[in-house]
Amino acid sequence: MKRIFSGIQPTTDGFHLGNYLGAVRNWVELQDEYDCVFCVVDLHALTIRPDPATLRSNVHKLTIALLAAGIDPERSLLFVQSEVHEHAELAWILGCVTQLGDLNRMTQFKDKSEQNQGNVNAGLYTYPVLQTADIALYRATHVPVGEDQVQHLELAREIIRRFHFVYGETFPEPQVILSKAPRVLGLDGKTKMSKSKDNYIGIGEDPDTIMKKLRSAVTDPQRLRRSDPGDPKVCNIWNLHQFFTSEEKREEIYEGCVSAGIGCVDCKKILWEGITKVTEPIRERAARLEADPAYVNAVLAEGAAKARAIARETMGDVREATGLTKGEG
Ligand code: AQP
Repeated sequence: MKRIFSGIQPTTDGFHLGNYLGAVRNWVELQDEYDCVFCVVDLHALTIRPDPATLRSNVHKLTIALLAAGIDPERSLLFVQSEVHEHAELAWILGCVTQLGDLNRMTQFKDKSEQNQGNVNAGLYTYPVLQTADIALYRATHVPVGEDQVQHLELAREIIRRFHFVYGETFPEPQVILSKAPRVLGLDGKTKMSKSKDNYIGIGEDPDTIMKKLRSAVTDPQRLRRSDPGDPKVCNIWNLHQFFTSEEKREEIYEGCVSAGIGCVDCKKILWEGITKVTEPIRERAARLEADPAYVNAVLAEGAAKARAIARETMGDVREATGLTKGEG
């Protein structure tokens, strides 16, 4: 069976609409078709040096959010990256076939270095190597991602090819499954919706908070008064309507915007209705799961045990191929 691997960082207490539309929503659908391995990638999150207690709490809450959004532990593996030590082990081995020139080309490293000027650490630089190990460890054939991760996936394929050149065929070369919403912009209307940028709507936020955030979201800058006609093509609110509003209603909004028949406030209110229709059931399920931490911990423990079994088998082949001792002790 084709196998999916995908991960999400516990850098906040859940995920945002960009993660949902660009990743998690697809994960839920892919469960019908693929053998799925989903991972809360806490080792990756260490690159921004989170407070330890906050990191631990984020892992728990992100797991709840994923379950509430529809990740089904009966059908998919869900676990925490640091609970399977082989991720770090394989990352080291793959790092030894990764070329510095390739890592130097990564735009995410450049962006994150600018964002974290006081902490440009080696983990940020070698992030794509650990990501390749995450994928290869489960011999994933497909990796669903947003546009921001495509460059890393190309490098993952290159690293795997180099490993094969030196040590022989060991892993599948993973294919990208690009999401239907590859790059959701943040409320600033300019940059990618991102946890570290405070330009996002969180999937677990209550309706009032979402409304407050939408009120200040950037629209068409030419539309200063309600009587000014707008251009939906340059408006991020219009973009978001594509995911949350029916086609019929969208036609009405489009016509209303270009003829100044509808104001931005009403347009945002319709979007708010669409967003909360998606987020409220997830928030309700999350509240129920929060009341049952034992269940959440059991899901993660079972996920980690199954993940370890796969990882150990892969590492057996990697040790054999590279000449490391068998590591059976
Ligand atoms: N704005 C986005 N539009 C579409 N897809 C997105 N993804 C993230 N942001 C968008 C996709 O979500 C998955 C998980 O992402 P992640 O949490 O591992 O890290 P990220 O891509 O670095 O997300 P953020 O929000 O930008 O986190 P921070 O700010 O903490 O670095 C990935 O598949 C990603 O493509």
